[in-house]
Amino acid sequence: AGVDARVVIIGCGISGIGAAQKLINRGFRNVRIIEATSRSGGRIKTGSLDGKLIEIGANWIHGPSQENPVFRLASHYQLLDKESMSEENQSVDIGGLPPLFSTWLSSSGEKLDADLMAPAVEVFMTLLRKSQEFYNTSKAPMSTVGEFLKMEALHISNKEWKDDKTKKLRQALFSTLLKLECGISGTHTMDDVDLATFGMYKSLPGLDCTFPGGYEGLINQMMKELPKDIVLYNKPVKCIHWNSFYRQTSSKARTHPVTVECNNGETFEADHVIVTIPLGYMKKHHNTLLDPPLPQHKLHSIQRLGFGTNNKIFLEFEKPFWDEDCEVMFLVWEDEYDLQNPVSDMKTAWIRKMSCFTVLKPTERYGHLICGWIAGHESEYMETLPEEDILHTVTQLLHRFTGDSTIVVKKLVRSRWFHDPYTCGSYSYVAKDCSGRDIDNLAEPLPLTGLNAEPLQVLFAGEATHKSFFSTVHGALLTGWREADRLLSHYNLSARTITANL
Ligand code: 6YU
Repeated sequence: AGVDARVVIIGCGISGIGAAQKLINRGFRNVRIIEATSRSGGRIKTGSLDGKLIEIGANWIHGPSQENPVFRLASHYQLLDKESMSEENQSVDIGGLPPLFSTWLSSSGEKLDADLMAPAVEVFMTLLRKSQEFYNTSKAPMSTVGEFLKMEALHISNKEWKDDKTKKLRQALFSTLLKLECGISGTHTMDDVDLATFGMYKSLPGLDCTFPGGYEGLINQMMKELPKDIVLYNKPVKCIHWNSFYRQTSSKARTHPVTVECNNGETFEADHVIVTIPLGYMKKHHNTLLDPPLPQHKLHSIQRLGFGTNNKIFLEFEKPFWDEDCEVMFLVWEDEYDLQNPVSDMKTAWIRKMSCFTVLKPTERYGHLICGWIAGHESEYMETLPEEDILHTVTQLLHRFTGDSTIVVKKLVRSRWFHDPYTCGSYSYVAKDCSGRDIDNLAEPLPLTGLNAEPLQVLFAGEATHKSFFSTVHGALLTGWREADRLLSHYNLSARTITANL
């Protein structure tokens, strides 16, 4: 009977936890999670700076409304504030970026006039929406989002804006928004993001919201509902031996088709393994992670799909240097008007890739804290620098862009997702020349159907395996549930959602 099947879940991020929760709720008795690190949550990670909670990983519930399972869970556990729960908040449909109160700072230390910048923001946002309209049309005029945005933005700029100084400033602002978009998409450059597939990502209604008590509170609540000893921590998995019934090399008879081997030599036998390991790790270790190796088409999709880096640098101040109503400060480098990919010398110019600082609100909770966003190779380089160097460079940047050389950074904390050995980056994107087919390939269980072998030995979940919500927490959770459902229907157990009201 299915409920006695041995299931090993690799990875204790939200997708692994979600899969375990669903299987256990439907009666599975032999479920185990094997986790490489000493904690649950994976890319959901709440830290602290001077006693204030900061999100090192996921920040927002993207599209907090009834269709979003993370919103439903967070509401169920009462982890959100009143405003985020309100009907009004849930029904706002802005198709992605929340309209934040922005300040534009220039590299010559001036605050740029918001009204002067508004037409450029409008053009950029319209073009972004347009770039999502090519999905399923075969009408994409070029191969990448970056090429499309740059070409169209410069075209409109040259046609519409006559004053040379204003035009250059607005074009430089396009450069800033492209860097921001690199962070949102989790890529080095938008020239790596496929245009024809850009619209495959779906945003849900609802104004993005945060967890007042930290995103990890959600993980803690979910973990409370699982049996106490279900997770084995500090056990990096080295290799998944599958189809082992059919390739017995030793005389020891196997009773299960899959054996999971950890770095320390320990092994765990299973009927089914759900792999939730991040795509970044799979890219690096695919040749040793599975034995026999992955089929060619799965391997190619792992290699082709994108997995980039987006990092945060939190900065604390004694007193604010920004206006009280400011929610985000964008950095506009005036010499970047030609929209060439900006960085030439990584060592001296990595900081140019920082697109903006968001202000953490409310002040009563966070004090004077801001968060700088930096994506791509420059972000990966930043991770290698000592904290003092970053502090120095960021302080210089602030002095230059505000014209105020008295600003002092009190404390700094940065994330380092690229060098995290079990993540190897931040999240996935659909890279140039990839399609939804690659995500299907990634999610396809082993062995492939039609082969004469035990079915569903290795299943694949995790954010990168969701076609319309990749790169998000809700996408990840849904993939965990999806793979649990796959097992439930395999054993003819009805695949209902866990709790009636969720
Ligand atoms: C969201 C947000 N957000 C910022 C930053 C990051 C991410 N995301 P996990 O990695 O959690 O779990 C796997 C586990 O496996 C882990 O514990 C490992 O240790 C373990 N493991 C690995 N190897 C192993 C081995 N060998 N053996 C054993 N165990 C092993 N999502 O909804 N809101 O605000 C952000 C953000 C800096 C890094 C985010 C956000 C992404 C989510 O964090 C992420 O998807 C899930 O947590 C992943 O869960 P999981 O279970 O799959 O893996 C048009 C278009 C554009 C498309 N993009 C638009 C969306 C924008 C996305 N925005 C993100 C923004 C931020 C700020």
